[in-house]
Amino acid sequence: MKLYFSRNLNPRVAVAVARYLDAPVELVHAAPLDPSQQEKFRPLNPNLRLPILVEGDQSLWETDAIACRLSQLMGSDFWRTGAAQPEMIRWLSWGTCDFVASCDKVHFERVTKQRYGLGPIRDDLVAEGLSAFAQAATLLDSVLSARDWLVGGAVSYADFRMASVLPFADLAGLPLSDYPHVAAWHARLWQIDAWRDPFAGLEAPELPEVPRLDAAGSKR
Ligand SMILES: N[C@@H](CCC(=O)N[C@@H](CS)C(=O)NCC(=O)O)C(=O)O
Repeated sequence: MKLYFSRNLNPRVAVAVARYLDAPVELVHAAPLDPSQQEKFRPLNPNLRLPILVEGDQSLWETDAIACRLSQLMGSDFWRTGAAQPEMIRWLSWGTCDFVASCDKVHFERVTKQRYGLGPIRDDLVAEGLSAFAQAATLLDSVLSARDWLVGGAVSYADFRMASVLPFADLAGLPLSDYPHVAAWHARLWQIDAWRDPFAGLEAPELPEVPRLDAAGSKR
């Protein structure tokens, strides 16, 4: 079983899940958008995106589906089943549409676009993202004021998914410290080796550096 990954945020989540569950997968770095790799990867994922899990002649794409499959294979309740499942799905759904989406809107402008030379930062979109982040982080902060983890008394996939962008929060300039319960929750996640350092010991090139910008937003 192979899990194709890069160091970007969605594959980072999938590798963290594989490592957290100690799943018997071979972790293989890939770059499916690279023209030289597109022919190989198009049949595995027509979106040419990562992560991709290949099991025999089956390929599975989308981080959530891969986390579900790995949890199932390992007989783990990291992907909650039974009575707690609706609650976990609630956080995955709200996370994708609200909290993670707001983080990613800012991250895309300030980090992804700058890493890959996809154009200047659009300040209007950053402002929209930061405003959506403030709203979603306020709700999440209130939820996490009463509990350590999103579902039940232990970490679950909902926590990893909700935190997808947070390893890049400093680079993106997301004001995490304004939300102390969210910051404390992410500090708890950071104590989990698989979350803090999913790529430990793997052969995987670093992502292109994000050029530093001056106060006026020009590259230095
Ligand atoms: N909805 C997909 C998104 C996948 C995606 O956008 N992956 C990006 C990284 S975050 C990608 O493959 N970029 C090219 C690369 O990393 O080489 C998921 O949840 O897995």
